[in-house]
Amino acid sequence: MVKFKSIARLKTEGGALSSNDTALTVKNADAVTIYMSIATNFNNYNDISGDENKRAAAYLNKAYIKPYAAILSAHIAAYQKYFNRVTLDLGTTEAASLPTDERLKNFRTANDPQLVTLYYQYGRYLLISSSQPGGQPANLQGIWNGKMQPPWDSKYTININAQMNYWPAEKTNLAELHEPFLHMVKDMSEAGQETARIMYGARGWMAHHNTDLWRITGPVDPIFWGIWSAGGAWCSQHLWEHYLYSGDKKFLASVYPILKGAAAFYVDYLTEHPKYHWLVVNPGTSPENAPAAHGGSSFDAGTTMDNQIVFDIFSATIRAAEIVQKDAAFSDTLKRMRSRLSPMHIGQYGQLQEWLEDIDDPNDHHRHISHLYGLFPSNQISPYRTPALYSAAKNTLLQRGDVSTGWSMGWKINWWARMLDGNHAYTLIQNQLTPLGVNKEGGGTYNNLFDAHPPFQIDGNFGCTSGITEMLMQSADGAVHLLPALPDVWQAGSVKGLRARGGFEIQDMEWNNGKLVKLVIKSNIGGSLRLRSPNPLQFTNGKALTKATGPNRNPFYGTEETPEPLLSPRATVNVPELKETWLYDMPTTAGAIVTLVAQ
Ligand code: FUC
Repeated sequence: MVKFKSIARLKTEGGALSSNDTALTVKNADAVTIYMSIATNFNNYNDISGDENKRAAAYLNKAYIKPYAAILSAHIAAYQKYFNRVTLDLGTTEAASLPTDERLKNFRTANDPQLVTLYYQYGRYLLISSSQPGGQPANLQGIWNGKMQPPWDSKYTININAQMNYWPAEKTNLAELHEPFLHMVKDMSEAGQETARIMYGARGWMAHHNTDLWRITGPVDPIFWGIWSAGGAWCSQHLWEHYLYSGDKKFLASVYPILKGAAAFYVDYLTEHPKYHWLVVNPGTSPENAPAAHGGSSFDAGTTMDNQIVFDIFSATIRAAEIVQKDAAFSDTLKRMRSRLSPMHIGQYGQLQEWLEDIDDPNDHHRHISHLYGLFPSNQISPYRTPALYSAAKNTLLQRGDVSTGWSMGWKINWWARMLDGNHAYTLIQNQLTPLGVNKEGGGTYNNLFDAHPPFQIDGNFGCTSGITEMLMQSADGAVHLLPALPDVWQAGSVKGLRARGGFEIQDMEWNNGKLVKLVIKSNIGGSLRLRSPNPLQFTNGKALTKATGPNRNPFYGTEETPEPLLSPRATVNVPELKETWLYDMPTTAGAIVTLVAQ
């Protein structure tokens, strides 16, 4: 049983303090400071042998000797250490002087870019406050659940929601705060070995669509939700991403067995499709969507999302094995099996198919668009490398519509940013920043700016913060892409402190009239820097930059080749018309700071 202990002790200035069995009484004091501590016997998911009494007393004693002012300034410093790393300025208008609830009410019609900045930084605030290293990861309500029986038990839904909480972590310069989530993946990789073995007779580890403080990995809820097998493999992708941002090889070596285990599960679990002969997950589901056109069921062999996640966990493991120089034969197996996965399909309505069969309903507006995992957070679908799939993903997004639950709109902002369509991404921000009740059958935002599924669910906050970043800078598709999806309403602005893969940090980026005017970028680990800019750039002394040629030599920017999609004979594929961009390469050394300006 988890045991709790909370102790309070009062520090008075002047006056008298007395106590009896039920009350502490302070009389005639000038001030009183209440020191409170709380502790449990929880050590980890496997061990609750801690001493909550000793812990609570130790916390209290440590704090009690410090004056309130010192504790407050230590708290502010600990917070600002993270918060001040990123500043965003999208402009401020008169609208910003109104109270938050009125700004929210007006946001769809008023020009209030500062509300976006506020919401963006609020997302970072929420992560700083609910995901400290050594603690538990942010769950469905972060730490702000106020109910004994909260919606979905205030735990971790890992078919989207928990991952979404951590999308802003790396890119908004809060990498340390990713740690509780990464640690949870490690815990699951231990617990999930038994699930893989007992349920599937497979090696490695796996987790279904939910986990909690006890790192459950078996199926929960009815089978419709519960049987989806890719929770562990998707979560493992965060380990690989953490490496891609930092370049920390020691970290990669420490988590390599987790990646390997997640891949090994699928080596054993994949099976040959009797009709198509691809290797498929069976049974698989496309999380939580069961349209009538699919017989009211979400089950199938080889759903698109399952295929994409297996592709990613195999790819990450192959690349990690090469870096840590291990398991060449296992990597060969993964390569061979990866080549036998189903390619993506473009169906009769020009859509990206959700299942192997072309049965999607173009009027289906379900909140889960799981098969667009390949567009974001993954990058198997790209405007530059896979134009047909990009076109299909766009059709799918249009068919599914905009307004939905809070987190679904948060995801859509990221998708439209990857579509390089800033105006559509902004429409989704408007839809999300709408007071609850206005969007028919959809979510929105509470007056305190919490995201509304409804009810309150914090993932939408984090999803939107990630999406705003993706509108300003992306680093997944072979380059650091600057201002990839700037909406017309943000023609001028600046951002400082964003992180890009490969150890780059955008120390300053300023734009005006929709054009990038200044960029200061730091290379923390060296390596070739490839920039994609909306307008021509040069060095501050007028020197020209080198135009990029061939593939990016920086290994952190290596992209996997997405297999050619299969096309329905009835599908129309629109070749995307992409805005012109300028692509540059430059070598950097660790610690170098490069400043560029518009030509
Ligand atoms: C999934 C979603 C729901 C909700 C829940 C916590 O089941 O489909 O919308 O976000 O997780």
